[in-house]
Amino acid sequence: MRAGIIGGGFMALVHARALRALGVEVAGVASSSQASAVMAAERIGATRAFPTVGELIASSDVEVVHVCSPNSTHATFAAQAVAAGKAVVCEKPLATTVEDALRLARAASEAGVPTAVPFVYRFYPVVREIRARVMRGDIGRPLLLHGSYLQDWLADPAETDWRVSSTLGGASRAFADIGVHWCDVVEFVTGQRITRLNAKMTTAFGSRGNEPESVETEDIVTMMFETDGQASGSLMVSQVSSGRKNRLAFSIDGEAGALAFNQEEPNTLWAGSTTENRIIHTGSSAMSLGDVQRLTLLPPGHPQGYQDAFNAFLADAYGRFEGLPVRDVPTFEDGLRAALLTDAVTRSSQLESWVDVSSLTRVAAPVSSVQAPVS
Ligand code: SOE
Repeated sequence: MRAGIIGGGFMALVHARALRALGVEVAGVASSSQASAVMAAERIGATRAFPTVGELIASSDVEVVHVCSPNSTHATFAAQAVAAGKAVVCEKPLATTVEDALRLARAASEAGVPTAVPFVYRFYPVVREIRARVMRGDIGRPLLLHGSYLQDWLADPAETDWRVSSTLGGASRAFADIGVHWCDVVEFVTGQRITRLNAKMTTAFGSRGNEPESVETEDIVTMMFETDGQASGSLMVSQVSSGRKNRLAFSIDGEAGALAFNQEEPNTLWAGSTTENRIIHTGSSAMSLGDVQRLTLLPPGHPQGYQDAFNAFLADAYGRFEGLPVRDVPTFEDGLRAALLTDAVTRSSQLESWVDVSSLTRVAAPVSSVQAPVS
């Protein structure tokens, strides 16, 4: 299959590297203008630069469309690709509103178009190992799910980016950008769904860079939650935490032990017990077979990282696009789930109260039966 990429930023490069690793040709790139598409095509190593997004989507050279442009454009471009019958890999957020995410997920489902959303932290061997151990009952019933997703690239108020603008990035920034990754990976390893939450969104810096407009998107989210498995949870999300680069960390504390992961040190699993704590390395014989082994590329002590996880995500997504029975590829349904959680966080923060999100767990049902929450 041949790919076309919309966008030319950091994530477009990550997608292009993963496509190269897979041996997939990047047939073309489109960006906000012909000139930026030419520059992006050179950087990315794409065969050609398309003058417009419409021409890339319509091209018979492009079978899979990768949407890596600013958030506010995702829903429109992805919907155009779905209408053209193309497989779509769309960056999160799928859309900046629940309604648009729902419409898009439904359109893809009705058109029978295969989709993927890069919730790539599912593709670390250690994350799969935690999932295997939780499912096997090694730690008993999960009681407490806790952790954080912290970054510092916006800790200096002189820094800004298109993601800061609610017009380009959407009303939620920190939660929609990184909080949703944490929720996806914790729901993935536990098999549980967040049913109720109480969140507070805080904008630490009301102005950024030289921009005259005041900042409306949040830098910080604090959240308590409960799951359909009767676990309690707490999550801290921040893009202004000095020293924390991309620290997605979680701990699943169960009746009979705890398992923890930290994305900044992704090759070790921390297994806690009341008698003895253990550090287990990727590739060691203590790791499970199956998916854990399949995703392990190297012997212990040879670190795998973010790009490897992304490459594994894309390999599985393309496997699904080609009709292989690959499991656990995050799709538009998972993108919709993230939009629903973002909406719940936003409502909770506005109402300053717990919001019941139990109806959101129905995302697993056929997409056409999912109800948008009443705001
Ligand atoms: C920026 O905050 C960002 O690149 C996110 O957009 C990604 O989803 C995350 O994986 C890393 O940080």
